[in-house]
Amino acid sequence: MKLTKVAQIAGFLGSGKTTTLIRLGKELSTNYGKKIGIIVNEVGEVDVDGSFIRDFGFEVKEIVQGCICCSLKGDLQSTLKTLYENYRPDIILIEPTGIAFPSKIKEIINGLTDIPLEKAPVIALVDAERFRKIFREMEHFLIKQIKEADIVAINKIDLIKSKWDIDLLKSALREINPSAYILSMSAKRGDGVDEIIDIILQSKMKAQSLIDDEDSVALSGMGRSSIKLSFRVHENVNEAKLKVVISEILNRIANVSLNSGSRLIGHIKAYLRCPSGSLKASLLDVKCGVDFAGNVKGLVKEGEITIYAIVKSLKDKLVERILESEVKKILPKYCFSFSIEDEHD
Ligand SMILES: Nc1nc2c(ncn2[C@@H]2O[C@H](COP(=O)(O)OP(=O)(O)OP(=O)(O)O)[C@@H](O)[C@H]2O)c(=O)[nH]1
Ligand SMILES: [Mg+2]
Repeated sequence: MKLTKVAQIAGFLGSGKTTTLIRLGKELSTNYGKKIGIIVNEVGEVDVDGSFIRDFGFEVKEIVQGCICCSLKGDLQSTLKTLYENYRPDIILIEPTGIAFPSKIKEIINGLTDIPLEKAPVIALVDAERFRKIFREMEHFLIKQIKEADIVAINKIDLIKSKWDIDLLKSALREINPSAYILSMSAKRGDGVDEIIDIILQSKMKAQSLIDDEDSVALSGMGRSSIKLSFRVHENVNEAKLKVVISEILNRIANVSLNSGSRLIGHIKAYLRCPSGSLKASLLDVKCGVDFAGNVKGLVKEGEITIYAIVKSLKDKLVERILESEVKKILPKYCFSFSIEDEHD
């Protein structure tokens, strides 16, 4: 019987999991004729990444409101089964949350005996640009994520000027996980993607894996919240104007979070959908600004925006208040009328 391959694209918040998954999915389906199924887990209530990935035509299942390595093991098992039974993919790519421990997910997948799955390698992405900063704030957490990987992929090398810096990072990672296969890549530019495809097609893995039983979400100390709203504009706006508005909202959320005592922005992201397209916006560092993917054509008069923020050392309630208050300040300034879904009192 033909086995369905499963690969986990893991890694800390903002390391480039979704970007990598879209690129791998496109290449595997176009150049290798593989049928791809995707499972995306988001610890928050909304799913920014799943909606964006679906816009590329992939079969996507979302698991939200918790982590598949902590509280939602059963959901992962049933989602894998449904995806297999209804879609029969050649390859299933899984994006866990950025604050998951991948070995537990691997254990769940490998323990599923009633569907024919091939054992699952863990590919953990490391953000070459943010590594030092994240390591300073979350050393223990990051080390665990790296130790549990079969393959460690240093992502975003397009942002690194010196090869020496990449070599230095490689040796640091090798010290943390001596038995992992380590490679460097750029999900954005495409470097190293063939190597990952090879690894997935061959199901390369380390001989032994650690299994971790800690609650990764609690251990991460990250606070998070989301907000979903529909909007209308009095005068039609184009993509450039939408980007200005979203950039201002995400930057304000980041700055207020940092001023309220957060020491690290995990990821502040937004997904905008309107009849003529969609945009995904990402902010990882206020100094680097907001990065956009996707596009919106022509003039827009209405749509929906989902915003998700996950930041270190703030309570969920405070993140929720920051999101609401910034949205309510900024949208009217640009003459957007809006209504928030399930608005809290
Ligand atoms: N320059 C550069 N940017 C990248 C690369 N890969 C991802 N990014 C950017 O990094 C940001 C985060 O990327 P995502 O793919 O959303 O990261 P993620 O790991 O899925 O994030 P979470 O799901 O929130 O944990 C986006 O702005 C991406 O465009 C890369 O290779 N180079
Ligand atoms: Mg993602």
